[in-house]
Amino acid sequence: MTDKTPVSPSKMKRFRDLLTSPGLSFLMEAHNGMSALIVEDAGFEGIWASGLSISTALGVRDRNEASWTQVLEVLEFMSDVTSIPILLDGDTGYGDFNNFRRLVRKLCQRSIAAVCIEDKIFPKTNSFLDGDQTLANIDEFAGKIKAGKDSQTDPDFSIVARLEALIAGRGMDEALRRAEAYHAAGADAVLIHSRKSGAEEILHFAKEWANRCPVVIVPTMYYRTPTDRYREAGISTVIWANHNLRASLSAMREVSLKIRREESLVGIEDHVANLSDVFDLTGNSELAEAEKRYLPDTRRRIGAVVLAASRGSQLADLTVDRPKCMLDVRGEPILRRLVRSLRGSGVDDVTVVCGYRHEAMTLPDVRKVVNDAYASTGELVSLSRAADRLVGECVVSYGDILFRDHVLDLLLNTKGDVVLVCDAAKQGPALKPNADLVRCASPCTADHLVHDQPVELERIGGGLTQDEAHGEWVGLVRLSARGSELVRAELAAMKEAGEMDHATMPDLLSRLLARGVRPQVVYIIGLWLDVNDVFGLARARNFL
Ligand code: SPV
Ligand code: MG
Repeated sequence: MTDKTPVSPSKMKRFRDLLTSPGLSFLMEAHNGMSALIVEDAGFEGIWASGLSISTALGVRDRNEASWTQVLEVLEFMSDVTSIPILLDGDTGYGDFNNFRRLVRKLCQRSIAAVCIEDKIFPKTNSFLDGDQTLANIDEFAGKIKAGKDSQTDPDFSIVARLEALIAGRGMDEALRRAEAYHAAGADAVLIHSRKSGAEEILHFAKEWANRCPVVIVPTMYYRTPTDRYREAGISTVIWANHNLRASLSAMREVSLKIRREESLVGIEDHVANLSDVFDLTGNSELAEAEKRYLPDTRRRIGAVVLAASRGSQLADLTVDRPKCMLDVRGEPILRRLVRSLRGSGVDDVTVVCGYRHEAMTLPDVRKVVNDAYASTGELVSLSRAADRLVGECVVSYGDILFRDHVLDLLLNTKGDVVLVCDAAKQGPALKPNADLVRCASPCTADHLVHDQPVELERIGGGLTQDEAHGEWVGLVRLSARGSELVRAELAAMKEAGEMDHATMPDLLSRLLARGVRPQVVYIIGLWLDVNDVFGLARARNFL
């Protein structure tokens, strides 16, 4: 719910102006927050909080079966979501003068602009029912009005005195006599009620009353009378008293019966408000805006930069029209699988650095950056093309690798500014000579694997012999926000020193080591592969 900010002038003042303005004003019935919103959206200048409608919407009779505090609660919903004034149908005032003055104070506290009370006996009977329409004692009712006026805490709050003399069959003179008494007691307006199908008696009243105070009418029964007749008669305000309730009743009944009959929604879908209408009505977009302003964003945001610029020279025939990362493995490109793994682990902001045949990289929802010097430069030039994406927590990955999903989860859950995944399946001479060899503080043990215990990286890349190596870097590294900063700074330094063009990721990591950064290594055994040649491609097909 979006509470309406207080308006100026106040709702009370606006209602008072509406009563006293020379033109004809209209109040439309509402009975809950939703109908109040609809009434305001329709352009009405005020709301009639109908006792009949509120009771019926609560499933009870218009006989004071709903307590006044229950009515007040409904009113609060109506008032909170609207900026136009509300005239409450206060029945007979829910008791004597004392109950009424307490009601008036509560209404003022809740910015309800006005209340209408009718001169009958508690519990009231609806004016269109053939029940007891006994009128209240005239002096007692005048005293009730006076008590209300003396209790209002806002000077512009209005009390409308509703005359039931015509309903009770007591005639025009009685209506006029009472109007006079209530006006004298302080009523700001009188409501002359009638159950006739023609407007003659209320027009007669208006003529006799001669606007000693504003006149309000409820043309529920004499609805055929042209509205201009009321203008001509100098009526202040017309209340359309119960038509939103009646509209909803017939619409809901029809929909319920149809769905019950057809056991399907097909026949009604186009005839009911769509859900975006529902969400709009209560201002969900405002909530989304407010969340941006007030809710700390605690979601972990992890970006990724995928280095995928190279052709894959050992796959010459297969990479005539596409880079290696777009090679098909069981119906989809390697890169799409890689991006899906990243997304699956919550890494949703993915940047791919392309080079060779970059136009063939057509994956949706990834940011594409092109290293057009891919043929004559190394992978760090590609990385530096996406340096502005190295902010916050970030994964850097080669574009030609596939790995089991939990490898990435392991990487993301390991603390450290720079964390590498290294495969310890093969050690020493068994390692491929072209692999990115690593040496760590200790070789992989069962402890490392069972407890996901990282070790420190000591060396990586070219200078290592196969005998010295503890494993192979798989081409996946996670940077913390600080790690990203360190990498950006190192890239800038390398560029400055003219040492970037042919440099590799292991070169970058070696430089970080030399600067005293302590990268962490999580060991895995297998669980991944890279695609460098047709054998790699065949392994990839079997890997899935
Ligand atoms: C109401 O809407 O509850 C009224 C008006 O009091 S009427 O039902 O027409 O009397
Ligand atoms: Mg009523």
